[in-house]
Amino acid sequence: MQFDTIIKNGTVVTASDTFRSDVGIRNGKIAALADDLGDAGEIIDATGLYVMPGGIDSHVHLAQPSGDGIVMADDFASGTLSAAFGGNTTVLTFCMQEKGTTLRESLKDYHAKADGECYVDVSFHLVVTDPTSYVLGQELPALVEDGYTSIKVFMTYENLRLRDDQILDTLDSARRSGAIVMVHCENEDAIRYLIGRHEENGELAPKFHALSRPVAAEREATHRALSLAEITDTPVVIVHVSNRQAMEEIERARKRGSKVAGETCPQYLLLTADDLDAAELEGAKFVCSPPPRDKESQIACWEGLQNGTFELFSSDHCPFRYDDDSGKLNERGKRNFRWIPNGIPGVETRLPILFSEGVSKNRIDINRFVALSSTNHAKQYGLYPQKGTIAIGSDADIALWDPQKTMTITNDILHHGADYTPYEGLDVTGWPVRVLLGGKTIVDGAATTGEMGQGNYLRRKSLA
Ligand code: DUC
Ligand code: ZN
Ligand code: ZN
Repeated sequence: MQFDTIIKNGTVVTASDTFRSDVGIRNGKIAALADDLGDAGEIIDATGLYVMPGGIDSHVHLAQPSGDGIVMADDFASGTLSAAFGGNTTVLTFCMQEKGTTLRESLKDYHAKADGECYVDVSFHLVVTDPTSYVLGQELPALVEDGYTSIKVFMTYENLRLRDDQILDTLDSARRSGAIVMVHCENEDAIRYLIGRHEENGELAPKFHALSRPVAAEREATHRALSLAEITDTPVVIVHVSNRQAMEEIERARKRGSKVAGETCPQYLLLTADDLDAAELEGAKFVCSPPPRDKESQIACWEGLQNGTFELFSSDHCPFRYDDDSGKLNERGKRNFRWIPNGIPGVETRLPILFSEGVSKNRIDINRFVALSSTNHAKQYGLYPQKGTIAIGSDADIALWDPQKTMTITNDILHHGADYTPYEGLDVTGWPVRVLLGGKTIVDGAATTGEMGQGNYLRRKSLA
């Protein structure tokens, strides 16, 4: 037989086109796009379904050590299984440099955690927390050669943030090495000042997390990051953008000729700071950074997804259990918002939310959905066209979506390790009903047909 699998009768969707075609798969790759492809080992009937590239979530945190007895709720097994059920076939996670160690040492730890555990393909961004001359001068150029082509730097968190001179050195090394730099933009000193004021006033409930990280702190840091990137002439991604003022900084930098990509996330479309003001300590479930803002910011973020301010729609999945001493309600977190771990789960709900709120509600078309959920991530991070499209020669990483299927999101139906979802009770229209990785079905309806360890580690190209 010419093909291992044929997907018949579906509507193929890419970032640019929508067309009726069958899809022939051989040796894990897309081998033909045509009708009447003949027989195959397996025929999948996709009548009434969209045949789309599997989602690529380029902003996912798994198995990161969080210190002080705090434990992330997902390891690579549960996190990648959850990703698969959400219609994803690749996730890009973070390898966090432990201060005082090298990037290679940290990579060894993360590879050990991921090896043999993954249900979908994975690749690591490198988080630079200790930019020594060895790390920037020796390690980074060699690591880019080895396929680690993106790094992240933080402008907030006392123990992670880089000073401006360190950011400049890191951007400079990234440009020379051919790495792209993701930046978490919030002004740490302003946040410290505001946390101090709230503490003095005895304002310790979860809602003060949002009040201590205002739009001005994000806007200022975004402006500074873009200025430093302009000075060193380094392409950057401004990640998890929450509001219009930060978006305007991105647009202004683009007009000056800077190479900058923008990313936003589901929490900035559906949540507001009011969610952190829920009864008892329930607000802790929504503590993430930058925090969700207001209704106007949600409108702004939708506009950015429509008009191209944002190329990337990622989950920023960073899961902690809620009712758990190792999670949101740890002993200190119950008493003071500053000890509530920052981050919310979302790798499984990202695409159903974008499909339902975006495509089903006519805010974006189906091709834009594919661009924002898959293709642009592959292009941005050096995986295209192996990933992120339906084309001859691309990996057969495919999600079949039923655009009519209605579901109510509840934590019971999700596969992550968290004990809650911030989107409990949300009704959605459109659902990924079957997911193939390298031509093999890994999710079929509510069942897992994939195996742990089938996901591969991906070396990525440098785009410089
Ligand atoms: N930044 C992230 O990118 N994810 C979770 C927490 C944070 O501050
Ligand atoms: Zn961040
Ligand atoms: Zn993140």
